[in-house]
Amino acid sequence: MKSLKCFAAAGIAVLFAAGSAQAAIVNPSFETPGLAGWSTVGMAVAADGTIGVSPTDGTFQALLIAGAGSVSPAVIESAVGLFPGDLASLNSLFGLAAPFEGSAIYQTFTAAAGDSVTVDLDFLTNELLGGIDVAYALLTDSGGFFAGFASFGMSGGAPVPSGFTAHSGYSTNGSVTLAAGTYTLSFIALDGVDDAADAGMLIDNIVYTPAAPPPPPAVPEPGSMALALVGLAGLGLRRLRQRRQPIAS
Ligand SMILES: [Ca+2]
Ligand SMILES: [Ca+2]
Repeated sequence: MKSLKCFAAAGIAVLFAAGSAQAAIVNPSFETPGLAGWSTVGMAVAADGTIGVSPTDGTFQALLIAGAGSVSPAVIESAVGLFPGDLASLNSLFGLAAPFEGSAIYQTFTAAAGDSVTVDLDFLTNELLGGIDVAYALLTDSGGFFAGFASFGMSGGAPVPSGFTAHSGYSTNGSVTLAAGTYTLSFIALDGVDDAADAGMLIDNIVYTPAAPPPPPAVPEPGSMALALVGLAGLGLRRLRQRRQPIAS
């Protein structure tokens, strides 16, 4: 694993820290049918609000299920640009056992320095005790792990998404400021320990913000100086008029 910058050792970890080519995320709100622009391993579909939780943007959101049809952690690691064992290492940061299986969606893009990204996530699980399953949003570059967000809390209220007994509720995570380079953004739902109770995650409203252009130099321009002169002239005229105003009697 390259580094662990920006991972905070908390139940809900802080995402991402410091990385422009496919200079945007394709289908960032999952409104284009079939999860267009995203590669998948395991079980991933687009879902509307009929599952019990409304998308945070538009009509559709992505739903990952770590259960039937899932793949091994090794398959996910290979797909999203992690090294073998990285998911177990990430889990260990949060006191979680090595994952058993999972599902993921991911895509690769090129960033300019200063670009940033936020993601909306809702972690889903059928575990009664929690702390076994986990959902990750990760950015990996050519060196492996770059930054990420982990969620395994179950603080979300009703309604619970159909097929699950608990969830974290949607939250917006980030913002990660990128260095120039090529990244893979991945979302990974992992079943911990075994496949006895499914895990999952909802993803929506990925907001990719290009770096702001640098501010213009603060040098007075001829146009603004002319305006200043006009303003002074106007002030003088106003004073003259004030002097000439007849005094009411
Ligand atoms: Ca959406
Ligand atoms: Ca589980």
